[in-house]
Amino acid sequence: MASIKILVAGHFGAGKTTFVKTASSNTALTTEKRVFNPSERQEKSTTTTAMDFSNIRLDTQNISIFAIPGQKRFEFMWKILAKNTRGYIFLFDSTNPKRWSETLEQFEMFMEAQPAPYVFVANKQDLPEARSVKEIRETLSVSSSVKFLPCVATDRDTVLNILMILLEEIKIREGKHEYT
Ligand SMILES: Nc1nc2c(ncn2[C@@H]2O[C@H](COP(=O)(O)OP(=O)(O)O)[C@@H](O)[C@H]2O)c(=O)[nH]1
Ligand SMILES: [Mg+2]
Repeated sequence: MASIKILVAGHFGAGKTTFVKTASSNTALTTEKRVFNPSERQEKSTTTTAMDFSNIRLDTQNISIFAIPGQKRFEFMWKILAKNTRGYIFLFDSTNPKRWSETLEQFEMFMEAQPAPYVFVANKQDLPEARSVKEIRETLSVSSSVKFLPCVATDRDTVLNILMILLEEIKIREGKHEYT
């Protein structure tokens, strides 16, 4: 059975690699390298340089999940990774408002390059300084018709639930009851 390609996007440090690792119970392929830029190093010590990738089985569907490298200098990879994407997850670090606009810019780019159903995700909801989904939605003027889901990317149940919701969106949007 063919697999459904899902692409996880979002700004530097949003939790994309963590999301893919958690979805796959840590069997994902990753391409992490040490961060040398001092200001970025304050945020985290390694960064994705090509992609994250994992195949999982969810609700009788085979899913291939890819995540992009978040830094803009890896933009050349984004359109390559977007090819054949059936659904997107756009991640925001709920504790880091100054980076949120980067995810929105990616969203616009992907919708132009390879439109597909999507959900927005407010990650790191376990941290005390996390802004609520409502607050992030209002700050970014995201329409109430867009699904905006709270997430802790280290928690497998939450991650799988988000993937299920996206699969539902894909099913509705593609107008089928079975994937092929
Ligand atoms: N507390 C908390 N930390 C998280 C969560 N998701 C990711 N992180 C941490 O945030 C940092 C950046 O995550 P990473 O997955 O590398 O982000 P990426 O740049 O989007 O791939 C890492 O230190 C993760 O352990 C979360 O839901 N809660
Ligand atoms: Mg990463």
